[in-house]
Parts: sequence; structure tokens; C-alpha cells
Amino acid sequence: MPITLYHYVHCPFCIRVRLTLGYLNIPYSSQVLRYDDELTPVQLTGKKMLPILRNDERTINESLDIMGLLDKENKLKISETRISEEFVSFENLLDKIGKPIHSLAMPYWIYTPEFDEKSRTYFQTKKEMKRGPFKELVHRSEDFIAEINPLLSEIEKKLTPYYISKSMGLYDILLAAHLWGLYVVPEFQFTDKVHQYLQRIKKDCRFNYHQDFWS
Ligand SMILES: N[C@@H](CCC(=O)N[C@@H](CS)C(=O)NCC(=O)O)C(=O)O
Repeated sequence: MPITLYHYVHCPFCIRVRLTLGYLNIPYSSQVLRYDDELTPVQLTGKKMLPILRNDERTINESLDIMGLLDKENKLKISETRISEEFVSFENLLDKIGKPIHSLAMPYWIYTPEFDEKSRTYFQTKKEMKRGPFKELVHRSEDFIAEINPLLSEIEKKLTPYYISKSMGLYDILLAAHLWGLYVVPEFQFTDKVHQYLQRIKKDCRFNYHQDFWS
């Protein structure tokens, strides 16, 4: 049985897995689930959380576990990296930058082709409970951008040309997956260096964000 990835197109944790599959050149069947489809993920793993990967032997979620399972030749050094102190501070950084990225991007993600009226309302209602009305988030765009930019400047200094490395690795996949969502935000612009970096990762990982809409 070939690998099947159940994912949401906008979801950074799902993008991590798509980048990994592309980087490792592993063929897979792509199943984009509707955001309001609760039944399919619950039937697969018992909870509504994507990404989910299914192969001959198992059906699992948790992006990092999936990536570890896929990287049989240990090209991304996932298990070693995950136990390092450096990884803990990297995850804190991702969490710190992820919050304003999500608040900035969510009101725009819902108008991309993966959503229709019903799934958009489901997503918006669920996310507004935690973050407040999307309309207010949009009005606070400048605040979120002001939070993101200093963190991105710090990150930018560490692109040599990959994140604290001369070659592609786990950090690049995690970073690119989180940053990718900003491309849909009209008020936001990457610096040339970060844009070139993301385009490099896109190439290395044979990544086409929109492939499910246009295949
Ligand atoms: N720790 C998980 C997080 C995955 C996650 O948060 N997925 C979100 C989408 S970005 C989800 O499935 N949310 C379902 C919902 O809130 O309805 C991972 O790394 O895979």
C-alpha cells in the first residue's frame, strides 16, 4: 500500500511532512481533508488532528514522529536533533514566531481554495474562540508584523545559507513550514534574503504549495 498523507494545505505541521516527503523524494497519495470533516481523522487515529500518515504498517499523527518514520536513512538527523538543548530553544522560537504568524495569516487562509463557506465558518468559529474575532486580528496586522519582524531578523542572521548550517536540515523544514503561510498576507513582505531562503527550501523539497488545487 502506498503512503497516504491526510493534511490541510495551510497547516504548518502538515507542510513539514510535505516538505520532508519532497526532500526525500518519496511518492505519496495526497488527501486534503475538509477542515470541518471530523469523522475521517477520528476514524483514523481517534482525534481530529492532522497531519496523519498511513502506510502498510500503521496510521500515525504528530509531524515530527511522521518525519522520523519517513527519514529511514537519517538524512535529517531528526532523533539526535530532537533531544538536543538547541532544539528546545529552536522550538521556543518557533512557538514565539508562530503565534503572530497564525493571527496574521488565519483570516486570509480561509479565503484560499481549500475552504468553502461551511469549512470556513467552522474554522473561523473554532479559531475565534481562542484568538478573538478575525476582523480584529486583521485590524491588528501591524502589531503582529511588529512582533514577527525582529524575530525574523534574528533568524535571518543565522541563515548561512541554511539555518545555522551549510546544508539543508530539520530546522529548515520546520522554519519554512511555519513561514510559508505568510505568503498569503498582503500586508507582509519577506526580506530578499528570507524570500530567497524559502525559495531554496521550496526547490530542495520539490514543494508546490498549490499542487492539490491545480493537479
Ligand atoms: N503536534 C501536532 C500539531 C498538529 C496540529 O496542530 N494540527 C492542527 C492543524 S495546524 C489540527 O489538526 N487542528 C485540528 C482542529 O483544530 O480542528 C503535530 O506536530 O503534528
